[in-house]
Amino acid sequence: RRSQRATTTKRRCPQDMSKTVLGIILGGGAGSRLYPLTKKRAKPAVPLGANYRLIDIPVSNCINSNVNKIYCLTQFNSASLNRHLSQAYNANVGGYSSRGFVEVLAASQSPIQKKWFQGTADAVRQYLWLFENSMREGVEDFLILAGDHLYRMNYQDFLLKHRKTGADITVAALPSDEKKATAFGLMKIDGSGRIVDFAEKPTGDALRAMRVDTTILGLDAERAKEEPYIASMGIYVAKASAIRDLLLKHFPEANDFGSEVIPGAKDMGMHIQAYLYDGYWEDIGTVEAFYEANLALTDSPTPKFSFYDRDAPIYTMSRFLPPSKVQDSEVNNTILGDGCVIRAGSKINHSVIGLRALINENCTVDDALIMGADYYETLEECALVPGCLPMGLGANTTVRKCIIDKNARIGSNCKIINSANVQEANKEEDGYVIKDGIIVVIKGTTFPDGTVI
Ligand code: ADQ
Ligand code: ADP
Repeated sequence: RRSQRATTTKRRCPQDMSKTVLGIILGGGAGSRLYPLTKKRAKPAVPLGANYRLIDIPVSNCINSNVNKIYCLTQFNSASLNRHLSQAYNANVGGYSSRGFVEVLAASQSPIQKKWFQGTADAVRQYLWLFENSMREGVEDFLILAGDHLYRMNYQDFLLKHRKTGADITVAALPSDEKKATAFGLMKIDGSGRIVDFAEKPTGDALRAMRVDTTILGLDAERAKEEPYIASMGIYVAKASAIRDLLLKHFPEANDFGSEVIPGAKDMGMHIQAYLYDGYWEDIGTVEAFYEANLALTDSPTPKFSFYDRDAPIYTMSRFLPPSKVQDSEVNNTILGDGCVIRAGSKINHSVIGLRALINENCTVDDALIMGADYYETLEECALVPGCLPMGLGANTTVRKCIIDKNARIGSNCKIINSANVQEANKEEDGYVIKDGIIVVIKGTTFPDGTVI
């Protein structure tokens, strides 16, 4: 009987995050900053780190923190996102006893719902009716996460501190230098960590007015001088009832958390607390940040972010692909996804090569992100393509400083090297875009033999 009582107590324990917390991942708005990677898929489905997708980061962090009721809000529903989430996670988190799930909620038209989500707060508001069901089943707090961040965080401590301080909303925060600060929500806090001032992406004098002495966060004097701002990570834990009141009663017209709901709640006198996170964290929502963060995974000996950590692995879909195969080639500081084939005579340096990528003889690949392919092609399938150009890189091709999205067919003797050093260009009809000097080859593009960019 004792063990039965113990189980009952455990089930009712409010600190059991699996029952009392609902994870809400903001999976992306119009997706313009990561365009054209978001041209044919929802942002959370964008491939990352050779084997993964963006959504794997927040979902894995949730699972490792014992949060296993998870919704992902996206602008549109892509088949790849649904397939990925159901194959990667639902069998594991959705057991009968745990009642866990990972589900996509897409903006869709209905009598009570407008067409698109107008912003982060609007996205949550439009599905509040569903989240209220979870509240009836015992959910007390919402853990609101972004879909385009690279970091490893145990939310358990974040949630516990939030509950301990009794805050209505707790905002995860980190120190920032001035250059980065202007892209973030900035805050000032009192001695107890309560937010007393909040400004969303201020510039000029308004930016400098948000400078603080960050030694109060425990930074040493030198670092505090370099990083004199406290930035919001755009990650919040909030009492479910507070979010409901804010979105329906106090700010029914507000579209965004960062610019409207958080500062509004503070001005109303709600208790908004800061939670300091001091590890690696990167917003990878722009092409440049996404590219840099992927390449940083190849840093040796220890990259700032590693996909493997015994205590907190990053999960993804199991694909049962064969190991990658490298023939007589030179591969340095490179991450190779599953199922790749690198043919003889190639030189690959400082690159991320995604799953099922095929790199033919004598290719040169530098500072590139090659996402690979969604499937292995049969000879019959390849024969349908003019010249039977296979997916991957043809022989003697050179690519440098570029992102090559999945299923691209790059012919032989091509040079994708941005020879004219163009910073911005939209050549969508030719199958590519240049952003911040990085060539992004659109998914499924075919470049005939000898193409030079
Ligand atoms: P931003 O990242 O600029 O700033 P925002 O564009 O609102 O804020 O995006 C936040 C997250 O929500 C992103 O993951 C985004 O993809 C997603 N998102 C945006 N619009 C959405 C929509 N309509 N539907 C679903 N998801 C959507 C925020 C905060 C700042 C903070 C930074 C940290 O506002 O205060 O400093 O994050 O990166
Ligand atoms: P993305 O990563 O760009 O979001 P998707 O996952 O939506 O891509 O699309 C790729 C899917 O297409 C793969 O998961 C794969 O199952 C499927 N696929 C399999 N075989 C073929 C084929 N012969 N032609 C096209 N698609 C295929």
